[in-house]
Amino acid sequence: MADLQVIADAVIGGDRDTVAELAQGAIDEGVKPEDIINEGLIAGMNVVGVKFKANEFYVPEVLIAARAMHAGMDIVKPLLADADIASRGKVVIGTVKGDLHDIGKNLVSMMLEGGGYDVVDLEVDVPPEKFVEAIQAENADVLALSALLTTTMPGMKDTIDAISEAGARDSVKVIIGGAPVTQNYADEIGADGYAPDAASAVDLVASLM
Ligand code: B1M
Repeated sequence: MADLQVIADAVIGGDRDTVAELAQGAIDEGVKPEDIINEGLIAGMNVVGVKFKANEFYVPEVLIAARAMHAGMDIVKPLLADADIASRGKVVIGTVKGDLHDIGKNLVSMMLEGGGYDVVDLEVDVPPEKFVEAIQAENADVLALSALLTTTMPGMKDTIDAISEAGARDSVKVIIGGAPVTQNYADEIGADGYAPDAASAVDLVASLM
């Protein structure tokens, strides 16, 4: 069976072609897509995060690693989507205003798609009014907000306030996540839930439907 640590190492090394080849090889060997993501791609990015924090990696290395991780995701993602039989509900997702981090948000989005939900991804740097517009236009069941910066977390509260002002708070569940976000913060701003990682986000959405 494929050694998923090798995929993690290739992500850390930013070796895009090797990540793609190894991910395809793991799939061919019958490894579950979720395992490739969690034990290979996410595991690698977690180490990149630690190295970035310790000033062992700088922005270019981080971006190259992220690009390598995306190459693996491109291979695995169609398989997660294939597992989808009938939609279990609609989720609008995005990273809040001022925040450009999208790796974790993309993982959550992919895992939700794999879990059978329709996902509308508004990408990054999304202002509150755009979230309000999207949940109304899409008739979303859940809004998932991501933030990676302590300075952009207030954008989550601003978004919840904007939804309330638009009179739409009762029609959508709002869940939040991202490295600096906590359950306490979710309680404080009146979110319906908090998920520490992509797999928990899928469970949380299921519990709220
Ligand atoms: Co940024 N960055 N960054 N960065 N970056 C952090 C977040 C930081 C902690 C690094 C550090 O200093 N130690 C720090 C924030 C400090 C703080 O606010 N307390 C930081 C900073 C300061 C910055 C800049 C300001 C740096 C600068 O320019 N001086 C700048 C800001 C740009 C902006 O957004 N306006 C910046 C830029 C960047 C890059 C562009 C270089 C790059 C982003 C590339 C991209 O996303 N396309 C980057 C990266 C990669 C990181 C680190 C190294 C890794 C983040 C990541 O992708 N992790 C990060 C350090 C770290 O986290 N250790 C850091 C892997 C990912 C799988 O995890 O995103 O946590 P994560 O997602 C998880 C969970 O959090 C959860 O599930 C995911 C999967 O399990 N989750 C959700 C996430 N969203 C969810 C939503 C949900 C549920 C769960 O909905 C319900």
